[in-house]
Amino acid sequence: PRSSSSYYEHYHSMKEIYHWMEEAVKVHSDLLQKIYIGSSYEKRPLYILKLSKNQGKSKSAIWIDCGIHAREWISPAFCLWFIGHNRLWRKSRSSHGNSKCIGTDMNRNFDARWCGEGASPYECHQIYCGPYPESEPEVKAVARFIRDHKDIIKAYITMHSYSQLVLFPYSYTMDKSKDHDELESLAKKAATAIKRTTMKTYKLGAGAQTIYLAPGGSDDWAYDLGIKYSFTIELRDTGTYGFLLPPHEIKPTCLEALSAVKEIAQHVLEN
Ligand code: ING
Ligand code: ZN
Repeated sequence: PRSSSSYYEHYHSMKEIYHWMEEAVKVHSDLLQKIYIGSSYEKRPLYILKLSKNQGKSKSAIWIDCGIHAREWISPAFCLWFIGHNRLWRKSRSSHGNSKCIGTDMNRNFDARWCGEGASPYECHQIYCGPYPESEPEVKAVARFIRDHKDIIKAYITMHSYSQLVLFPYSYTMDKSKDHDELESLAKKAATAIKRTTMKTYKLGAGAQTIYLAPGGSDDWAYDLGIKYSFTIELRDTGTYGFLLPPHEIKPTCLEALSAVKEIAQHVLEN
């Protein structure tokens, strides 16, 4: 899909590239403008993508074109990669010594079997765990607040995308948590509520068993802190648009997520 990072490591047909342009300007309407400048000999439209923080007239600019020679496929691949790159950023923005690579995976930076199997000690990796647990100021601030209020926080819910999943601990081990059965039945209730709301299917299960081993995640950390009802909800979709979920899906996604949150809240009230 146009949303996965590997999209930019493949060649695409002209038709596909036109679609990609459409979607890029939709998702980045604040930064990108598509401007029609004429048509080809075969009457196909020629567009430029203007990348700019201001929408108005520009004082200066740099022109980049790709694909003047049809057989040089790497050239348009660069233009797509150049525009699409940052939209798929995952990590924080921290720097690490001499490394040229930026950022830590904040969902590997919590103090829950930190940097075990399923995380990486290398700065350049997408699942880099950081130099030590809670090294990221964002993670430290969240962890500190939750620690300071752990007696009143009865449930921890973290929203991610995409895959349509209701996940619960553990992600750092294949072992079941001691509340596995209760969490599974509550996750089932949440998924059923979603189905009732929008007809969408969300799968459920313990993180490590459902997707992959991932230590240092926030829900495992919150659970081990004593917050029993700890969930990661992976919102829409299942890969059609992936991270570039179109705006018209925002509302139904929020409605179904709310129905899941309500089930969890209801259960917390009853227990
Ligand atoms: N998924 C999560 C990730 O950080 C996860 C999955 C959930 C990991 C809970 C650890 C704990 O990889 C996404 N989409 O980020
Ligand atoms: Zn995520």
